[in-house]
Amino acid sequence: MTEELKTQGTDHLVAIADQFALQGKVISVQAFGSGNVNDTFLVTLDASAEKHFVLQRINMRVFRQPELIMQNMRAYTDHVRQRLQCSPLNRRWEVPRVLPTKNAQDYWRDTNSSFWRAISFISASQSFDTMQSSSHAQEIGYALGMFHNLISDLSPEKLADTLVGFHITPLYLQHYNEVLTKTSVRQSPEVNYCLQFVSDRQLLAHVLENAKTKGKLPLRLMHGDPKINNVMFDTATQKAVSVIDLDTVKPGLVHYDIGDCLRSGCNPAGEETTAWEDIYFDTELCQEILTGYLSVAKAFLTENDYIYMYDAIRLIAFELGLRFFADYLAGNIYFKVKHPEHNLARALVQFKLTESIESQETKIRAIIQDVK
Ligand code: GN1
Ligand code: MG
Repeated sequence: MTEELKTQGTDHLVAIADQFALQGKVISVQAFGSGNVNDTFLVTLDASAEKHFVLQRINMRVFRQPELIMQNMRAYTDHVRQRLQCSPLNRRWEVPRVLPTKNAQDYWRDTNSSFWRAISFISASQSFDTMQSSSHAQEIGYALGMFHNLISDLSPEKLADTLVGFHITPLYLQHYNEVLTKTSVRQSPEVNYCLQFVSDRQLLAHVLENAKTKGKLPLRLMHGDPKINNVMFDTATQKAVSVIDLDTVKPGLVHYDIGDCLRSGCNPAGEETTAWEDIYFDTELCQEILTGYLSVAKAFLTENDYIYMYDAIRLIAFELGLRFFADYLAGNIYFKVKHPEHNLARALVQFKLTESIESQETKIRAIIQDVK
């Protein structure tokens, strides 16, 4: 939670939560999850039916037009709900619901003009920050495949661009270069490692955007942030039941999602570790995730989609490292941090992961051939 919200106290939060509490009284509002951008709370009600919902304050430094997020979320959830009604799945699958305010609005602005919205909590479900088992990995892949499958017939133009430049790696590189020219970098072995790491990979940044421009990869709808803890698991069956965090559902490449899911799911140490020597890309988990993903996604992927899969895995790990490192150099403006070196530590994790991916290129390419 930000300092500003802490000073405003719990009463302020309860009053905001109350705007969305159509049934029951708000009992508590607690900080929830480990998001790097928005502020997230779990609200508990004394209602008999739905006892919880998720309350979020959208970070407007990142999402300049939060109304567009809500518009997209409506379009996405309406489409998917309709599809599931017409052709139900033979397993539990949930779509988060946007909860209206008492004035029947999608969001609430408080006295500071902060943008608040509420989303249903998927009952009897949980998420994990690191991979639990190989069947867990298959389920993560299945969840992303199902997510893509359910929107594969929704035209990308139907959704707005809620975050311009998101996952366009050359733009992150440009921003990084701009930051570098403006900043007097405090040298250290870690900083020097990062500077060299980026400098050695200038060409890599363009791989997916070039493929997009050449028409090799089509513009589709994507999730934008399918990291491991955005997949919810049924607490009893331990099967994936939902993909949450829909802020970045927008036109893009499914490769951004494939790369993001694998860079997150195949890093057993997790993205918040500081034990850099332990970081590696786990190819067995990669095989499981891709198997789960392709069990659903094979139906809509083309030959070119497979050709660029390895590049996507390598690129998105590198890109996230670049984003963290640039933010560290810029003074921690974009990502929330617990201490001033936090984004540097996060960048090192992603760069070490990228190194591990690069050193296993042959193996990863063989896995992609094998599972397709
Ligand atoms: C951010 O806020 P959160 O944790 O859902 C970021 C993602 C990164 C992720 C890394 C809008 O997501 O792109 O992959 O941190 N979201 C945005 O943990 O920038
Ligand atoms: Mg997110």
